[in-house]
Order: sequence, then structure tokens, then C-alpha cells
Amino acid sequence: MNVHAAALAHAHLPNEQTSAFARDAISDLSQHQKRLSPKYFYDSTGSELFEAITRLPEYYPTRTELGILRDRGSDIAAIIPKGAALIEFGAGATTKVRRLLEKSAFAAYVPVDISGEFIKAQADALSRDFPDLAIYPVAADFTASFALPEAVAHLPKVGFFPGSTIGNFEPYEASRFLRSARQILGTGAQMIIGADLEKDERLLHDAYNDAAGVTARFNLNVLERINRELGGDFDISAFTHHAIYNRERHRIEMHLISNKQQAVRMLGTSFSFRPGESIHTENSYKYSIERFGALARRSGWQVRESWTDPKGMFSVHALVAE
Ligand code: AVJ
Repeated sequence: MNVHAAALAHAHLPNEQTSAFARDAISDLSQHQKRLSPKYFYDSTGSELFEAITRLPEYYPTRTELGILRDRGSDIAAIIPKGAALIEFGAGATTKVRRLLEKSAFAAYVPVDISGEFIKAQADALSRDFPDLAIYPVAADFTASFALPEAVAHLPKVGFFPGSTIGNFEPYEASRFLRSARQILGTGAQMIIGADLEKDERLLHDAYNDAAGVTARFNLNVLERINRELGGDFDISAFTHHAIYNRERHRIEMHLISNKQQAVRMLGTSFSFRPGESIHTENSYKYSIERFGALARRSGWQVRESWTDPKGMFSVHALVAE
């Protein structure tokens, strides 16, 4: 049994999710390029900080996508079969899905997310506003395979993946996700997906380096979470938020930079940091309409229609399973 496994075995962590967090954190911080998965940003503090990010003047994706769903709602509704089931991958706040539900006659809604309690609460609120809509929350990791509720087996399927969360995946992972969604939804299914677009680097830089410092707190929160849940002793003030646009890779990269030579302990394991050494915490890939179309086609989907806002800042695509 290697040292990390031994440390974990003695850690008596409260549940499987925390053990997975511990395993991933120890293995990722042991890499030559230290990293942490962006999925660990979203504890309750992180989810609140992200909601605050969506209201920032610099962070355009959320309001721009909402604008497209509002302005193109009837066009989207026109291509969606009546009485379909809407399956949302990584469902969170229901702001976006409400735009679709208001315009299209879905029979059922299936929010899928690992935070079972959160989507259950969101589903209860939604059912008050959409009393005729059958809602079936599914607590599952949407990046892996999961079973759809029997109750929607006979209904046409429409997937929904907004917010450019597809941008967090490496291109090969994005393709793997789209193939898995294709598998889960089945032949003839459709998918409505949001993808942020390449643009002036100044706009991209500002969207991830807001003047109020909310994104910095969102990024640093993953270290605070390690201290809270895994007994880490990160000195938060000894790390700095750093977000840059990598033109070659078409992505925003978020890092946490160590301000000095330091050692951090977590679950009986020590990690040393050189001055200027980074922890890579997130990639946010930015697509062009062409490159997104190519991704969809090599992942088992045909692009039926693509919509953008008047300034071409963000895109929403309707895909059809081959
Ligand atoms: C929720 C993944 C789409 O990448 O823009 C916001 C998360 N990170 N500010 C994004 C995020 C920094 C966001 N996604």
C-alpha cells in the first residue's frame, strides 16, 4: 500500500465524496505540474461565489446565453418535439432551463447532478411554477454513464448542457462526454448546448480577472475547502489567483501561484512549493462555430442550428444524434 493510500486509510473521512476529493487532491498535487480539478470548486461557498461571478459586469457568458435563450426561445421550441423529456447535464440554478420550459411543451424534466440535495430543492421550487411538468431529479456524476428514470423511457429525449461547462473539458474529454450523452439519450435525440466563443483577449482576460476579486476568491476557495474538509494547512495569503488566455490552446487557464518557498501538509502528506510555482485549477476552452461543429460531428452528433448574440460573444447549438 503506497504512502498516500496509507494516509487515506487512516483518515476516516466522512463519506465517499470526501474520500474521492482526498484521493484526487493528493494525486493531482503530486504531479510535476500541480493541479486540482475544477469540479472541486463547487462546495456551497464555491457555488455561491460562482453565482456572484455570473452577476459581475466583466463576466458576460451567463447573461449573454440567457439573452440568446430568450430571443431564440421560439426558434428552439420550433425544433423540439412536443411532449419530450428534457435531460439537463450538471443541473444547477434553474434560471436557464426556465427559459426553455417557458417556451416549449416538455412533458418531463430530468435534472442530473452530483449534488442530489441541491437539485431536489431546485426541483421542488420548479414544480410550484410548472405544476403540469413531471420532474425526476437524478443524483449522478453526469460525466459518467447513468440510467434515465423509467418514467421517461418512452418519451423523445432532448439534452440540455448550458453555460459553456463543455469548455472545462479537454477537447478529447468533451468528445467523450458528447458520446456518452449520445449513448444515454439514444438515437434521434437532440441536445441544446451552450459554448463560449473566442473573442478579443482583453474581454476574456477581464472576465476571469474581475476588478472586485470575486473570481480570485472563487479560485482560492478550493484551497480553503481542502483546509475545511481534508485537514489541510494551506496559508491562503501565500497563494495568488492568476488567469491568462492561452492563444495557442484557445483557452483561459486559471492557476494559483505560490508567493514563496513553502510546504503544505494534508492527510499526513507534505507538498513543497517553489516561489512562482503554480497549481493549475481550471481550463475554459473558447470555441469558434466551426471548431464546435467539428467537435460535435466527431462525437456522433449533427449540428441542426447554431445561434449567437448580435455581437457573436456566445453560442447556443441544437444538435441531433446521428
Ligand atoms: C461554469 C465552467 C462555465 O469556465 O467560465 C467562471 C466557471 N471559472 N469564472 C467558466 C468559471 C471562472 C465557468 N463555467
